[in-house]
Amino acid sequence: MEHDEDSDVAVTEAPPEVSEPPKYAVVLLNDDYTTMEFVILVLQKYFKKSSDEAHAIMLKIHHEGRGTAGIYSHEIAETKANQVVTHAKVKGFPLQCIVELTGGGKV
Ligand code: TYC
Repeated sequence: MEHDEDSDVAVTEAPPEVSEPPKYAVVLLNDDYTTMEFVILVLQKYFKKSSDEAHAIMLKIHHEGRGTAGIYSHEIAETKANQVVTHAKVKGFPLQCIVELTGGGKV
């Protein structure tokens, strides 16, 4: 808020219009057949998680049904989701993931 010297009118400056590109979460889904070991491997290989982080995220998905593996631009999120599903299929696992728009994007 700035005070206008001449007119006794308080002027509120508009907030800066800073817009960032939207971000997308790669969300892994639980199933009954994919091994815990494979999910941990996926989280480390494609989402650069440490062994401890990967273990914690895998357990969260196992107990809650879903969990975020990572957050990226739309193109990178789609690419990683496809790589994960393809790798799982090759290994005979039905692991699925979805790409979801996050709340963020504007700062
Ligand atoms: N529920 C699986 C099991 O008990 C493990 C699992 C965890 C599968 C996370 C998928 O995204 C997943 N073997």
